[in-house]
Amino acid sequence: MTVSEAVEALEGRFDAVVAAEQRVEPRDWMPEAYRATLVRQIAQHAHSEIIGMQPEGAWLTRAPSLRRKAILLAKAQDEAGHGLYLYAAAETLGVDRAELTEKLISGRQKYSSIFNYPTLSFADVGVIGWLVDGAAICNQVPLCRCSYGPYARAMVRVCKEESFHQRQGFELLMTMMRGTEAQRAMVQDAVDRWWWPSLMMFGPPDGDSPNTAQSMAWRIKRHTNDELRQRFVDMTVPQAQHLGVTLPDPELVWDEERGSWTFGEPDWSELKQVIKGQGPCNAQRIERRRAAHEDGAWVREAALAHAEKQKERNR
Ligand code: FAQ
Repeated sequence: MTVSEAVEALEGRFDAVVAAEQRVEPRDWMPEAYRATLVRQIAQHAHSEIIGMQPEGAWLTRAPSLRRKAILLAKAQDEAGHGLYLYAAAETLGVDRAELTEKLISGRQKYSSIFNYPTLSFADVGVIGWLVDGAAICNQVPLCRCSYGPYARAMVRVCKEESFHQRQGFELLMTMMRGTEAQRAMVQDAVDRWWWPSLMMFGPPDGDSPNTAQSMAWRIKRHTNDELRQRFVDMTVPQAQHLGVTLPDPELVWDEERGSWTFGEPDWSELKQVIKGQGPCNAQRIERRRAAHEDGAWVREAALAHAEKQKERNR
């Protein structure tokens, strides 16, 4: 068998596994571009969970009650856990977590645009749970069926926890909506600021999404960006009505024929700017992450020294 025949046979086996809805596992042969796409997406996803602790984390010391503080702390801890599972899933593809962190803080890898917006009031904590975790669930439930085994399995637990996060956000907002006029105004203001950025979390429109076609063919992504965005809008509008808030989109109308909500066009130039690093909080988020990484250097050194000692002892 020649080398090109051998590669063809490997490609044939890989395509058959994907087509049969079976899982590709770390030790299986895979096309280099498939591996690179997974590293890109899983690393971005992991970075988003870690950077995503910052906007809500800003309210940990100012939560209005012990109960709200405990809930918020548990949520932030879940997000750290999600980041760790995802870095571990990326490592099964032959990359190192330290290398991924270095790429994040040097701006060579991305994280979700949504975490570059400021949290101005405690209502933002509720709206992040309701809209941001709600969007994350819409996007991530289909990833439980992703063709790459370690990523798909990590998503199962992540989605269960995101579901709890979404409900806590909704419950917080319901409580505020039953409160004073000023509290209701805080909720509406937070919804006005977070609605459009939440729609942008699903990525650019399908016509401008260079990665979707190939990722769908490999069954990494199971739906296009626009399909998931529509699903999110359809899920969220009745919840907004139940809460008693107005979504800031004058073009939002029910389309009887499609059985779906028609909505306005997000400002795609804003998404491009935020992804390029020019959102309201990009510099601050990366600076904070870099400082935390540097502050943690002694922990990594101590852990390595401890592991070395253990190895010595076992010898
Ligand atoms: N922000 O061709 P596509 C969470 C980039 S976790 C920044 O459509 P793709 C939990 C994209 O990377 C939230 N960049 O790309 C939580 C690509 O650039 P590249 C994160 C974006 O990969 C909640 C370029 O634009 N979730 O919220 C964004 O097929 C609350 C062209 O785009 C995930 O990562 C964006 N919004 O589709 C934590 C889920 N959109 O890489 C704390 C997994 C696009 O070629 C509090 N990821 N770009 O240089 C995905 O599903 C996909 O990667 C998409 C993008 C849908 C995000």
